[in-house]
Amino acid sequence: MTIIVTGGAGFIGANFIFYMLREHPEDRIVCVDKLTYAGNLSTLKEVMGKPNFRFVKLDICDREGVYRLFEEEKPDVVVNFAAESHVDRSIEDPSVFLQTNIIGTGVLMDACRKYGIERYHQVSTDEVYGDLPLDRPDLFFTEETPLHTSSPYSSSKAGADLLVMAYHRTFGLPVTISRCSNNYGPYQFPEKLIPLMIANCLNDRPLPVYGRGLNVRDWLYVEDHCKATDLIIRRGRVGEVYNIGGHNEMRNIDIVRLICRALGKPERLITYVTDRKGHDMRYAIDPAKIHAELGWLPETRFAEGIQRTIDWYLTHRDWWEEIVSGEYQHYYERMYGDR
Ligand code: NAD
Ligand code: TDX
Repeated sequence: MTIIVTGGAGFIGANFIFYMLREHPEDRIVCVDKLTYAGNLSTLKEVMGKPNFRFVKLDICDREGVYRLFEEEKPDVVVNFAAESHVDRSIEDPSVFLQTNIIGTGVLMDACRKYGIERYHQVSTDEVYGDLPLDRPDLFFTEETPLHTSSPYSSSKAGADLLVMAYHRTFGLPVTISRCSNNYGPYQFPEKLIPLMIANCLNDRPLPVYGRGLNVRDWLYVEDHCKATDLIIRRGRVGEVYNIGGHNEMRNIDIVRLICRALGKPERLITYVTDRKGHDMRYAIDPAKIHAELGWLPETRFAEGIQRTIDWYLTHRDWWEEIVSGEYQHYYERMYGDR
């Protein structure tokens, strides 16, 4: 099979490429990435020379470029990870989120229709369901939960999901959608909670916790997400949505304290800052469907996954220090400067 993986120079896409090349060496992977601020070619250096891997620098909104690539590669499967993915940036400037997340998804699916495809898989997010109240721990997101978004980011992802389902119903495109909870692991860009806190701890900088730190996220080790995605593209039913999550809910403040402890840093680094606008309170996935249909269960316990992640950031300082010392500094100043 030839599989186009978009957004493969980002966090989850790169981990997915490593997983696929290791588990399915018979397949060919073509990575398409625009290399935005979040895309990092050095992440892919260990697979660059492999004969069954190709990297193409391309914007998924570039219709001509995408069609040309489909003509050349005749892919069997497309897995779309490419997206603007950070909620805070979407609050600062929504426009590029609409462009990449919605228009880009449309371009990819038009190419799939034009050249034929066995499967188009859309990597969506649990954020399309909005949030759950803290005082109802009995509630979880199922695939039937109505879409009810809070941020420009999640709205753009929900818009893409609706378009994907419309292409299935109207044009018979063989699609699947997955909606995963918060991922953590190696190669996550340091603007996101866990790597930001690890990097700041290691640099003895303040740890900016939004609001009171009571918001709850359902954390999944990235490799478990990759495995679930692989199962869905091979055995998932066309036209279906699959939620992915490991019943691992944690409050932000508890994650930050845990990172302090693991790195031997004092909790006085924790600084409570102005809350995120429209901040979702709690995400919690019910993964019963993917478990029942595809036998998927998460394999990495949080205690083990977070330790592995912290160790990775400790041993790959060059990877993230290059990021935090560059353009990211301006972002950080804008986002946290007088918060
Ligand atoms: P990321 O920001 O780390 O990576 C996104 C990648 O997409 C980058 O390499 C970037 O260069 C590329 N990209 C952006 N715009 C592009 C364009 N127009 N054309 C081609 N490439 C482009 O994101 P991530 O955390 O790896 O998330 C990947 C996907 O998974 C996203 O679709 C996101 O919505 C979804 N998701 C993420 C999480 C999470 O916790 N990180 C959870 C659920 C779902
Ligand atoms: O500095 C911070 N301080 C803080 O308190 C940052 C960056 C975050 N937070 C809080 C906000 C959230 O409640 O931590 C929580 C996690 O924040 P993010 O890492 O920004 O993730 P989240 O907003 O939950 O969205 C993530 O999960 C779903 C991904 O970024 C999305 O791409 C994915 O779809």
